[in-house]
Amino acid sequence: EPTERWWHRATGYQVYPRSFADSDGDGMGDIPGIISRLGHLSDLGIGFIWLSPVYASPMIDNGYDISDYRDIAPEFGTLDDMDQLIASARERGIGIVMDLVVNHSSALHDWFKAARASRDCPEHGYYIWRDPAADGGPPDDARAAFGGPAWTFVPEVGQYYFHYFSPAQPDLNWQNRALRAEIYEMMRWWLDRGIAGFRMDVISLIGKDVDARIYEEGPDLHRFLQEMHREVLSGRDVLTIGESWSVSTETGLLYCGRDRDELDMVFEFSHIREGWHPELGKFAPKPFDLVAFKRALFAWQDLTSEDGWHALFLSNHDLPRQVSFYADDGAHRCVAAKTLATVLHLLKGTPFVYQGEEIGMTNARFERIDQYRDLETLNHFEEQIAQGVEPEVFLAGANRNSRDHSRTPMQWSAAPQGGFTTGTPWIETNPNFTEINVEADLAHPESIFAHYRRLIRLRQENEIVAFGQTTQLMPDDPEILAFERRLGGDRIVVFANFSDRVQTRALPAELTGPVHCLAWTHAEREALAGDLVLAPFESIACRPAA
Ligand code: TEU
Repeated sequence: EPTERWWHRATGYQVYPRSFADSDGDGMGDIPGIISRLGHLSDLGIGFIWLSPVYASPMIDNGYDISDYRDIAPEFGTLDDMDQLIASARERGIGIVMDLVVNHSSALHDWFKAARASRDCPEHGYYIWRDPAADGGPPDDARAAFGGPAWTFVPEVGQYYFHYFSPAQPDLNWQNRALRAEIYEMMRWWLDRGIAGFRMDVISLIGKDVDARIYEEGPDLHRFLQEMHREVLSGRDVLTIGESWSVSTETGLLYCGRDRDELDMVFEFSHIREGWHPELGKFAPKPFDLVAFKRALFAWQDLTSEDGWHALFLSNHDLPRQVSFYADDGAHRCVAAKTLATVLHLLKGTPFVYQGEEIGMTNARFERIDQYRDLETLNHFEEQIAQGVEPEVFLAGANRNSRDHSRTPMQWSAAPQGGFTTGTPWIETNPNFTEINVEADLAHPESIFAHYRRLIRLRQENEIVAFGQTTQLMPDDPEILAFERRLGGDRIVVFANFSDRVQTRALPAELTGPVHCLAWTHAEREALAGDLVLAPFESIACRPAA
């Protein structure tokens, strides 16, 4: 068993500050807004907040383009507000995990302003520059994640700089020792302010070798992460989660293995990508395949059974609303939202709740491209339309999988704009706020919120939920997700129906008999019979009665 750390039994909650709570009516959420809603989060029982970027930024990518790592964007507040958030959260036993975006900076960071003006300044070396090809074009034909080439020319220095994302997000050159020292010092500066850790944006890109065209998990990645650990993290009781779109079960333990001294856990996306079209990508709808999804999910349970630790999530600010994508946001919305939670929160790892998930918020239903705000969606629309894709076809895909679904304002009440702002929100509020909102959910005797609260508490109070070994049951079943957890003589079994039909399955004798229910969506049960009958999207979690 690992030495117990505070985050082994804690649940995280992601706040996307722009869309959480607006205190001053400018249509954009802010830090005072978050402070005013801490009661909601402490009622839920979370242990820490992962706060998406609040740093100074031109907001081309909603703050994932930082122009000053030691200041707060004025639309979100001030450093004093941030200190107050850290202190007020701390009083409620909630840590603040900040987003660390150091694969790239904003093109408006002072470093880049200097770097693009002259080759003869130290900051020039903080970014990745290459001479033009013989024909004056870019060094190679690499494409950027948000569309267009990954190289942009700067006449002042006669060179191209590399940007994995948009041209407004130049990649930092981690090969440069002085740059690394600046980043480590900035991280210590934040930790000294009392934050509880970092979620590290696209961290697996920092070891890249652009000349070899290796971007993800490049040759220097783990050397840099170990150096960062030594220079910044060692001896501090903080939580680090690395985001990686490339990590696999082959490489996972390199990041979070117990003796690696790198990170505590990674956000990995294999289960998410199962829902994307293999060739056409995220904007091409594809029916959800539960068996493939389970394979990905449980492969990581197996990987982290003896070593490492896992970060559990279905939603974040880059993904659609989970109840819409994986289940049903119509007639079965409430039970379906609870069932997704039952599954995720009873696995081994540290679960993350994305704002609004705890009341079953759904995807938007945008009809026009101008209702979208996200640069990824907008740029891919342009590119795909130019390639001859019909606008309606693209919009159908975007309505399923755009990043903006998770970015519509948090729905607090049935007041105008869901109580998010007294002004005009930066992106449209989902019109279903009149029915789906925090006040309405809490007023319901079987609220989704109460289900989440129960699950979060189960992890705190039951050794087996935190540390039990996971074994998948019925892996080939196309409608039911099932597993058991075991610790010593203790056992929990979980059954979840992912379909909108009643499902009946024969249970082996060893799973039948009297039970004590820990969580359920329909009715608490006293026994499991030889024929398990599950209503549409029903789930139950129980332990054999002693
Ligand atoms: O996302 C990582 C990333 O690779 C995304 O571009 C991802 O592929 C995309 O969102 C899937 O649709 C992180 C942040 O979470 C994201 O918000 C930022 O835009 C991105 O890094 C750049 O910082």
